[in-house]
Amino acid sequence: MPLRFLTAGESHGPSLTAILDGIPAGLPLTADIINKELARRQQGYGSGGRMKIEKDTVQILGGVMGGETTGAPIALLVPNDDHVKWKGKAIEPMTAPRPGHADLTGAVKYGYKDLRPALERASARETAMRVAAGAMCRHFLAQFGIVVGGYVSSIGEVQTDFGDMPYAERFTRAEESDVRCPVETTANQMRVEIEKTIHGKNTLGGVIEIVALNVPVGLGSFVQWDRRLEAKLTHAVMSVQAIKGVEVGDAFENARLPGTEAHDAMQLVTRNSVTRTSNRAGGIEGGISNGQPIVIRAAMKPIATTLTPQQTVDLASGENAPTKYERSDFCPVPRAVPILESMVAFVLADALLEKLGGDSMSEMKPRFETLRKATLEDLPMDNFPHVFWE
Ligand code: EPS
Repeated sequence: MPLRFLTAGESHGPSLTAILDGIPAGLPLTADIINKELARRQQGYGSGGRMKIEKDTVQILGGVMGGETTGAPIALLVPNDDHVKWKGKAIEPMTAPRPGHADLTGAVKYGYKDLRPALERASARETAMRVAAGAMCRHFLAQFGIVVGGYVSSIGEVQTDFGDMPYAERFTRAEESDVRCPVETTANQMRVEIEKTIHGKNTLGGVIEIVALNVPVGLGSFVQWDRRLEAKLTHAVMSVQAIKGVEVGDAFENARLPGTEAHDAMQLVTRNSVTRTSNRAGGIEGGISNGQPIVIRAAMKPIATTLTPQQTVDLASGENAPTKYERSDFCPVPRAVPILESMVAFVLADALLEKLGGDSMSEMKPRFETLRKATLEDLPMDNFPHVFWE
């Protein structure tokens, strides 16, 4: 059975909820594990006023007994502290759709008579529950030594040169930075760009890298389009609000290179393991994890809601009109890092469950240890001709 999660709730409704179905029994789980990730999502230079209102904390309402998962669906709730300011209030009509948000498309699709119901559900507020569900997936993966981390690669025109900084160090340094950039000098430049954006009453996007370490060979499959691991990962990452582009490994750079420069040569370093001289494939070949770090790069658009009015149409008056400001972020790129990590953790947790079976941790751990590796001893060739279709 695949791992599934659903979220529900609106940005200014009473609360957000989620159900994560498919986590095996026997995983130790406390609210603190989830709250730590929710707190990460709230931190980031360039965030808006909402983050000063909310102290996102989770209530676990099902699926955990005695501090352990039972294999039953896990139900979560995060209250919206801001709700009390909206409950029972007459809110002025919202009739001028913001370019780049869900206002117009949502109203056409659902026949709304006011644009606000689109905003309420399409809002990035919903990502709090993706992080809550993802926190459990990350914790599950950690039981097998699999680590998912992330950091900001660029904000606006400011690009980071990571040099040969190891991924684990990038993760640690990113968490010490309020823009989640591991290189301090670049982080300072990013902060200046965000300050300019705030003063310019504008918004700013950027690029985020998510990396999964210690993923075993063999997750995902080429046998069907929807089982290819990179397809699942990019689908999940693209589904996050304001993400408009994703690549696995050095995909767009490789598209400009000849094949002999674009692939990861294999070599035997020790008698045993097949290693690689590079990781341009981003840890996935033929729809299957190849044991290298899985590297995903996501482009986040500068979000739609700007303090500076933009050209739109007031659907009530039928006149061209300027947009009206709805509280928002200026640069949510740093805050998107834990959100994208959560989506990657969810997909990898599902892929591991597909590989190992998923009733209980006690059954899965021994199976994990027996997984075949890219080694000569795990890949004995019979080395004679085959007549495959006789
Ligand atoms: C967000 C909550 C929202 C926005 C923002 C992020 O809260 P509010 O609408 O009450 O300010 O601040 O959402 C967006 C940027 C967006 O475009 O939807 C959150 O919890 O992360």
